[in-house]
Amino acid sequence: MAETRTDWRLEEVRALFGLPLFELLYRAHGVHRAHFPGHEVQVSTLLSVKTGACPEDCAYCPQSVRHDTGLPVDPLLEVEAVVERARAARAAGATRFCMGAAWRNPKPKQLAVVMDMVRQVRALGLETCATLGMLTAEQAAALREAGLDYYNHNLDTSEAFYPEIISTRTYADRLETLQHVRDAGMKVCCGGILGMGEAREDRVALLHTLATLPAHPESVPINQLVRVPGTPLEDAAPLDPFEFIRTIAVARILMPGSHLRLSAGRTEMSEEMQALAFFAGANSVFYGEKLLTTPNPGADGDLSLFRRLGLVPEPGPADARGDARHN
Ligand code: SAM
Ligand code: DTB
Ligand code: SF4
Repeated sequence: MAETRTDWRLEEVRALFGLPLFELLYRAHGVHRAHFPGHEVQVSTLLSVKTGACPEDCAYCPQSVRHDTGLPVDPLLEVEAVVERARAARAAGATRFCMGAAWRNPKPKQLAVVMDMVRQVRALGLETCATLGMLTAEQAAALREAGLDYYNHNLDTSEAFYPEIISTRTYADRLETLQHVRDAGMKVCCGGILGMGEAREDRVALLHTLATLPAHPESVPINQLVRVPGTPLEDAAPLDPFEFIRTIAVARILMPGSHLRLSAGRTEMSEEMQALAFFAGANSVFYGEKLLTTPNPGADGDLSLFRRLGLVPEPGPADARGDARHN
């Protein structure tokens, strides 16, 4: 089995990107088989618990208050409504439930409500994940205490390209939140977005930063930009699909034990492209009709694709305990 290294050099990452595609795929798939021999795909469902009117200026995001995307603004949902959606996600076969909020950072009252959501969703036997913006060390500890398993906070791109995309918080801010999440004992979900007009060197640098964190994120979402009308990136040039696949393959080699999630953008990918992404090392998806505000392939389509490829949904904590799935 490939050793798990956090001392990758930038030149090594660049060299992996430069390999002939099939050589890269051969190596990545070998690493993948050694670490994940079961042909399993982890399935997470996303729910936007607070939508729109975000004060941040992320150029890709339909939820920024600075972009006129016509998105209706929804206040923080009631806890019971979220639990209901989590129950439905569990019944559909998801094993992790991720709650997203369009905040720069949570305020104390908001955090208390999310903590309640986390407790109740976890009581259903689901793994819990949240993405709420920046966290202080105390907030991270409180979420862990409430039973939060994963925290999603993306680096999004390279440090060099980052200022082209976001001006309202820095790369260093992001790294600090990630450290708080780690220190609190939660699992880290951290990845990025491809297709924002970044160069290959930015993809190299993003993966290098992720793979040289003190510990690899347990979960690495690789999003393809969803070009939402009204955002500054609505006309971004599409990324070559093979470059997307290369990025997954390099991520698999650099972070052999992490789950790589084929995240946003799947509605624009053919099934053949998704199959290639799974071959290259992706082993997790967002499952269900919707991401946060944009469409996602429905559960039926995904189950049929998994069946045709001989992939199986990864069992969750409830299955491990022998709990009934559908109650
Ligand atoms: N507000 C919190 C934050 O930014 O950390 C949490 C929610 S935010 C929507 C979560 C992630 O969604 C972003 O970091 C970004 O990677 C991804 N995202 C947002 N809009 C996207 C888009 N149009 N295409 C692809 N990924 C997107
Ligand atoms: C992540 O990396 N991708 C998800 C999740 N983390 C929160 C979000 C994708 C959002 C895509 C745009 C939308 O639906 O609003
Ligand atoms: Fe706000 Fe998150 Fe969207 Fe940025 S990505 S505008 S922080 S919701």
